[in-house]
Amino acid sequence: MMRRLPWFALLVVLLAACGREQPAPEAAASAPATPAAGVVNIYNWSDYITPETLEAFSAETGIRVVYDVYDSDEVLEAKLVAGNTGYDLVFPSLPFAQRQIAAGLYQPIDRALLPNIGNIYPDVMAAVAAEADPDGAHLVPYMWGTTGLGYNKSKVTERLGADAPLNSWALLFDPANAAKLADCGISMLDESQEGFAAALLYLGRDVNSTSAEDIDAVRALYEAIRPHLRYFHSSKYIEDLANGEVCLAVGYNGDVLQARARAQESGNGVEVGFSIPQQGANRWIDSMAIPKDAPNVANAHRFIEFLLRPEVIAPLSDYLNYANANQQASALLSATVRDDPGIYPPPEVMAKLANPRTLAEDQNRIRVRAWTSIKSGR
Ligand code: N2P
Repeated sequence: MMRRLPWFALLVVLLAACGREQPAPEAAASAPATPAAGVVNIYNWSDYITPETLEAFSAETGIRVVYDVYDSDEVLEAKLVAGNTGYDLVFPSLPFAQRQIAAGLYQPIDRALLPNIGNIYPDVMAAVAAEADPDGAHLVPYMWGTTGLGYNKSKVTERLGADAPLNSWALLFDPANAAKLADCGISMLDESQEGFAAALLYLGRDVNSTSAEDIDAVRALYEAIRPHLRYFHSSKYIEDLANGEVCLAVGYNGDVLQARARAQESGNGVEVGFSIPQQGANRWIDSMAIPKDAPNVANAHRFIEFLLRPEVIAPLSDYLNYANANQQASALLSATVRDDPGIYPPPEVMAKLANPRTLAEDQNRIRVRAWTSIKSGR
C-alpha cells in the first residue's frame, strides 16, 4: 500500500525500525514544542493514524502530540464516564457517541475554528446528525467502515474447498465450517454490539434486537461454535491474520485490509481477503469529539482542522484502508483504495449495511451480560 505514495517510503523505514505502525505515546511528535504552543492529548482507535500525520501537525504548529490508543468503544466510554481523562480529542463510533452526547460528556465544537468543515460529505454529516448529533455541535466525522470477515484464502479453501462460503456469515456460524477452521484459528471482536450484530445478521434479524428470543438464539449460535473460537480480541487479529496465525477473523474492514497489506509487504505468501457478507454487515462512522473537561480545547480544534484538509486525510485513507468522510479528498485517493469494494462498497452492498443504534441502557446491559457469558463459554 505504501508503494503508492513515494513519501511513504520514509514510513516504511520508520515502521521497519519500530516493528509496528502504532505511534508510541509521546513518541509520535518529534518537532520541538515551544511551551507557548503547548500540547494536544489524543485518544484514538489503534491502527487509525500514521506517525507522519502527527509529526506533520507538530512541525507546522509547534504543538506536541501525546497519543494513546484503545480498541473498544466500551473502554473509551468507561474512561469518559470516570472523567478527568486529560484527553483533548477522542474518536467515538456513532451509537456510542449518541449516548455520550446525551450524557453531557462532550463540549460543543466551535465550527468557526474549522474553515474546512464544509469538506465533509453532506450525507455523512446527515447520518451523524440523524443518528447521534442533531445540531451537528459535537462531532466531526473522521473515517467510516464496515465489520465483516477477514480470512486467509489458502487455509480456508484448503479446509472447506473451493466453494467455501467466503461471502457469508455461515463461514463462521455454521458449526461444521467453524469446526474445520478451528485448527487454523478463528478470532472474534471483543465487542458485544459487533458480536450480536454478526449473529443477528446471519439469523436474518434486526442487528439492534434486544428481544429475549433473539438473545437466546444468538447465545445458541455461539454455544455451538464456541469451542472452535481461539480468542476474542479487537486488534490482535491484524498481526495474526498477516502472519497466518489465524485464518478467520471477524474484523473491521480497514484493519483486515491492513493485515492484507502487511502480509504482502513481508512477502510471507499469506493472502488475506475481506468480505462483507451477503446477509449484510454493520456500518459505523467514527467521529472526533472534545471531552467536556479537555484541558487544551484550542489545540484540539487545530488538530481537527488539520485532519479536515484533503491532502492530510487522503494519504491516511490510502495507508489505513479506511474510507474517510471528506468529499474533497476523494480525488486525491489512490485508485486502488477508491476502487476497493471492501472500502467503498458498491450501492447494492451499501443498501444492505445495517446501522447499529444506541440501545436503552437496561437492554444494552442484558446484551453485555449475555456477551460476557458467551465469551466465557458458560
Ligand atoms: C480502527 C478500528 C476502528 C473501527 N483500528 C471501529 N469503529
